[in-house]
Order: sequence, then C-alpha cells, then structure tokens
Amino acid sequence: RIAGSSVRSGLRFFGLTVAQSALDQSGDGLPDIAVGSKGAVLLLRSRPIVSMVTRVTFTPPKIPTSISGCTDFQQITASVCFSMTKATNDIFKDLQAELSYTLKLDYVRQRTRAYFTANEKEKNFQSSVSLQEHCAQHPFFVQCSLEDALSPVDVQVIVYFEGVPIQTADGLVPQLASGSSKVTDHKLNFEIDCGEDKVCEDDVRVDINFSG
Ligand SMILES: [Ca+2]
Repeated sequence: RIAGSSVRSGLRFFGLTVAQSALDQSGDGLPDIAVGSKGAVLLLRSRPIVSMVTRVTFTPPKIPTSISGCTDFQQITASVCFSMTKATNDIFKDLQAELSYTLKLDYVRQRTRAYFTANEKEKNFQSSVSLQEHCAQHPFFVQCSLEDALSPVDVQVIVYFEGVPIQTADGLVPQLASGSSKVTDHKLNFEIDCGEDKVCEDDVRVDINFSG
C-alpha cells in the first residue's frame, strides 16, 4: 500500500485509477505503474534491484602454528570483498551503493583471541561499490600462546546498504534484493601441526601396564 502523501503532498483521491498492466513508460527496462488522482496522473517507477555477495579471505590463510610459542602477536590480513550484481533486467550500467560495514573478530567468545588494536575487537568501515568486485584489506592481530588454538576464530561481517541515486534516472535509487545476506560468517582456522613431514596421522597410543 502506497499513501498518496508519500508520493507528493496535496494529492487528492490518489489511486482513483490504476493502470491495469505494468508497462515501462520510462524506458529503463523496469515496469512502471500509472496511478491517477484528482487532476493528476503519476508514474510510479520500480527500482533496479541488486544482489550482493560478501567474500572474506585471510593472509596467511591459516593461523600459523608458531603462534603457540611466539612472544609477540601474529598479524593476519582480512581481505573483505563485495560483489554487487544486477538482479533486474534494466538498462543501467553504472549502479552504485555506499556500504558501511562492521567487522567483528572472534565474536562468539567473551574472551576474544583477536583484535584490531588493544581491546578493539570490532571496527566500522565504509566502501563505495559499483558493478564489479571491491576489496579492502583489514589487518588485525591474533594473540600469542593461546589456551585454545583449535577452534577457529569466527569473523562476522555486517553490512548496511545504501543505494546511490541514479542521476540520469531522476534520482531512482537501487535497492538490495531481500535475499541478499547482510550478515555473513567467516572462519579463520589454525594450522594443524603434523610434525616435520606435514602429514597428519592419528598418533594416539595408550599404554596400560597392569602390575601386581
Ligand atoms: Ca520504467
């Protein structure tokens, strides 16, 4: 339901008539609806819809095993990439959006093992994206001599999407598809130490010695 007052102030009898078929009057490949009110007919244009995928890779890809014996900290760089693609078959070639996103490190734990700077386990960033992949590098640190160097460090990305008005289309604003996830989880695993030959085998032996 669209209220007349949300379209233009002073409209009377908004919705008096509604065009039966949705035709593309504006010629941008997206259907429009003509809605009549007293003394005026307004063309409601549908907005281009985009989907977005968030991808995170780490360098190094796993937390090195040397971390258990280190005296300082290990730096890891998260490469956060956003790919925006069109979900509607429109004529626009230069759709843009402003993203603000939050990176949360080891967020499932109360005592975090990763941080950006001292005690800072989450941070906000901004990025302008268009219809190609945009990546940004975010270095952070993993503590040394961890008590738990087995369960992965969970990194969460929360994205807030704001479409940039299209100048050539009277300020029509791209919209994010409802199916695009705004919150994504990524895992940073520990390298498993399998000895010098780098081959991991079960090496559990139990010696039971009955005596007496
Ligand atoms: Ca249209």
